[in-house]
Amino acid sequence: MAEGHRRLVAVSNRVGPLNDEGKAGGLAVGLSDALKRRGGLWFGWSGNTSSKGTFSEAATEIEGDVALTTIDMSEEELSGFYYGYANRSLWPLLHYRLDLAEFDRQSDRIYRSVNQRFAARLSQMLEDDDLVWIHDYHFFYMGSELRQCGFRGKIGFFLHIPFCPPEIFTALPASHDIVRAMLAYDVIGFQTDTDRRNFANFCVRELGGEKLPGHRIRVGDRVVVADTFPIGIDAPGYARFAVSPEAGEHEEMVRGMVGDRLQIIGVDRMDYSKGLVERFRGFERLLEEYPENRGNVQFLQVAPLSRSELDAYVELRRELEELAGHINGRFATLEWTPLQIMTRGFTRRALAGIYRAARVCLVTPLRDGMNLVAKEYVAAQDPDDPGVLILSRFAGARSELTEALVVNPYSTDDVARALQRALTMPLEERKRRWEQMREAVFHGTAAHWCDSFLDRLENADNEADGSAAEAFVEAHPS
Ligand code: ADQ
Repeated sequence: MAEGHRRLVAVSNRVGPLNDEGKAGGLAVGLSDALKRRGGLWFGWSGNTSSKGTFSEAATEIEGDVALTTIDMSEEELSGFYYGYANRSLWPLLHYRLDLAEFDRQSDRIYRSVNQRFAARLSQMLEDDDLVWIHDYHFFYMGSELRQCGFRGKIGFFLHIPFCPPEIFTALPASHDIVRAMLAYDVIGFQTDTDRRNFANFCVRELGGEKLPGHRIRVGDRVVVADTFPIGIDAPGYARFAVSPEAGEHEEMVRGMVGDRLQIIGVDRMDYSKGLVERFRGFERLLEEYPENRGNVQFLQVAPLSRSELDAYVELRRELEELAGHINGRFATLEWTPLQIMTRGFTRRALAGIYRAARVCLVTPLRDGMNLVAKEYVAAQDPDDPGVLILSRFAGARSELTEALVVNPYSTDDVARALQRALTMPLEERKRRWEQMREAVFHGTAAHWCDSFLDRLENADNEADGSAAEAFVEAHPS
């Protein structure tokens, strides 16, 4: 283990990769960097199902001072925990989509039991002074379960997706149980101040808690830190990707394909939170209202399929394909197809080249924790000829990327107007806006996110106001 630091133990649903083979996202980049510096353990699901499920033998890969340890889930656990509670109840609800959220007792039970099983397995691997960092909505109960297993060290939690207002969150039958369980964490991290405030308001209004100075919250005897830690990307690394030979090839390919036309790009998992239907309608409105763009712009939407086992996602794919067909049918000519949709994955280098070839990037989620695509697009630009970012006011990235063209993603007219403005923006303005955004992306990197969260967690004792882990366990017997 690296000197002067406690061992870091990270928990997330999917583990790794530790070495960037070109496909890692923000969570993996930030965590693997910290794990390599400190030495540590990364624990999560193997990605496989087996009959023994969470009782299966753990598999461990060692790389230097870091161990990657995973366990399986059974089919029943996967279906109730992952497809059921995490992605049918929590994901839509936390993204403000009460209309899509489904609640059932069976998946609630399985979600709790998988959290308990993961905690039981992990607790056998923990040392007293480990620093445990749990990630995302899959594991809300895990901290309190680790306390029940006897772990008394520091435990932090980071929520990668939004935390909705209490008026929405209370629709979840287990909302009180979840937030009470979260009080077992020493530090709870959110992407934006809005998410942090929503959580604090829930504690105050629903649990009779009190906001304290320094972004701390008291509920009963327990004081926790709940603060904002916006996630970033490895900006210098990403900027290097963008000038790599592989990126260059892809940039040339796209430029060759579009010729003299201007390229508009969108890159999102195919998820209803990303606002793709509304975005396609905004593009259609551009072609209607500003006909000079017909034949002169090309929109490429890269949308890898995700969670295709769930009905809402199957329905979304059908709707998008239909809408793309409608727009192309309406405007295409023999030599021009306005909109292309592509579901394949790319390496990070290839994607960086594709971003660099695009004059405009459309990032218009209806709600998004942060949105790393926005930051990647900025990092990948050519400083002499940067493109324009159009960003939803409901993406977490909006609070840092203040020089993007900010839109209301629900407004077709607003999206069309912003597209027109971006497509006609003079080079000087593009450069000026890009400089501010580049500054922000290079300042708030993945390493910065990781270090600031872990510093806060290491110092949490000094802030906790005498609310030791023992007090939590006494107040919340199993
Ligand atoms: P996501 O919802 O997955 O993440 P996002 O932050 O945009 O959203 O990250 C997507 C990542 O996947 C990006 O790094 C992007 O480059 C990559 N990607 C997308 N399409 C790809 C393709 N076809 N090929 C290769 N790579 C592709 C969740 C939250 C976000 C939050 C992140 C991190 O929903 O709000 O920003 O976690 O905390």
